[in-house]
Amino acid sequence: MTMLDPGSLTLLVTGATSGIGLATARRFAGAGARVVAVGRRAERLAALKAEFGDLVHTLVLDVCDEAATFAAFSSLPAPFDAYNVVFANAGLALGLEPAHEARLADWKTMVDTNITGMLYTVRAALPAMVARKQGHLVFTGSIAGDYSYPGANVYGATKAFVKQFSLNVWADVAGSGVRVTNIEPGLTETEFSVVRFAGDQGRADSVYAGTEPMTGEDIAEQVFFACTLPRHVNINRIQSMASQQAFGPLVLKRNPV
Ligand code: NDP
Ligand code: 8X3
Repeated sequence: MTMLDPGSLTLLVTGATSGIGLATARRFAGAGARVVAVGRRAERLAALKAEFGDLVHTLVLDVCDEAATFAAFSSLPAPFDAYNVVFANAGLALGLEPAHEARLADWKTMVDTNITGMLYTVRAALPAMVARKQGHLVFTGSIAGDYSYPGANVYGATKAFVKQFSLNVWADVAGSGVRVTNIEPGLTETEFSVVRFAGDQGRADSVYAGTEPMTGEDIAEQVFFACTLPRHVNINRIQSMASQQAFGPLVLKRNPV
C-alpha cells in the first residue's frame, strides 16, 4: 500500500485559528501540503502564514456569511484554487443548560455555524473537486452526534446532522473521485470549552481536570491518515475518545419513595 504524497495535497480548512483546525493545518503544511486557512481571527491566521510562508494562504472569513464564503472560495489564487482536501471543521458549542433553560440565541448560533455555515462551505467548495474528479471532503462531527448527555441538546443535534449529511454526501459522490469522511472526536482540549462557557477559563479547565484529554494534534493525525490513504480507500467515519472516556449508562429516573 502506498500512501499519498502530502506534497500533492492542498487542504482548505475552516476553523484554522485554533484547536483541531489549527493542528490540522500545521500537520498538513508540516508535511509539505499547501493549506488554505480559514477563520475570523486575522492575527492567528497571520501567525500560521508566518510559520509556513508560501505553503499557506489565509482567508479571514465568517463561514456564516454565504456571499463572502462563495466569493472567497471561487477567487482563490493559483495554486491554492486547486484544493483537493476540504475540512469543514469550524464549529462551536454554547452553553450546557437543559433545553428548557438554554438561550435561544445560543441555539441559533450553533445551528447557523455548525449546520448552515458548514453547508455553505460544502456547497461552495465541493463542485470544483467533483469537476476535477479528485478530492476529499472531511467533516468534524462529534461523539455528541451519536450519544446524548445532559446539556448537549442542540449542539449534539447539530453534530448528528453533520454525521448524516456526511454519509448522504458520500452516497452522492461515491465513484466520482471525491472521498468523504466524518471525524467524530470525544473529549479534546482546545478552546472549545472556553467558547462554550463564554470565556470562563476556570470552568473550561474543570472539564479536563484529572483526565488526559485528546489534543488537536491527536485529531489532526486522524484527518491526515484518512486523507493520505490510497485513493481507492474511503474512511466513512472515525470516532475516537480519550482513553478515560466511555459511554454513560442509560438514565432511569425513579419516582420518589
Ligand atoms: P476551538 O474553539 O479551538 O476552534 C474552533 C474554530 O472554529 C476556531 O478556529 C474558530 O475560529 C472557528 N470558527 C467558529 N465559528 C466560526 C465562524 N463563524 N466562521 C469561521 N470560523 C469559525 O474548538 P475545536 O478545535 O475543538 O473545534 C473544532 C470543531 O471540532 C468544532 O466543529 C467542534 O464542534 C468540533 N469538536 C470538538 C471537540 C472537542 O472536544 N474540542 C470534540 C468533537 C468535535 P475563529 O473564532 O477565529 O473564527
Ligand atoms: C465535543 C465533544 O463530548 O464535549 O463535540 O460534546 S463533547
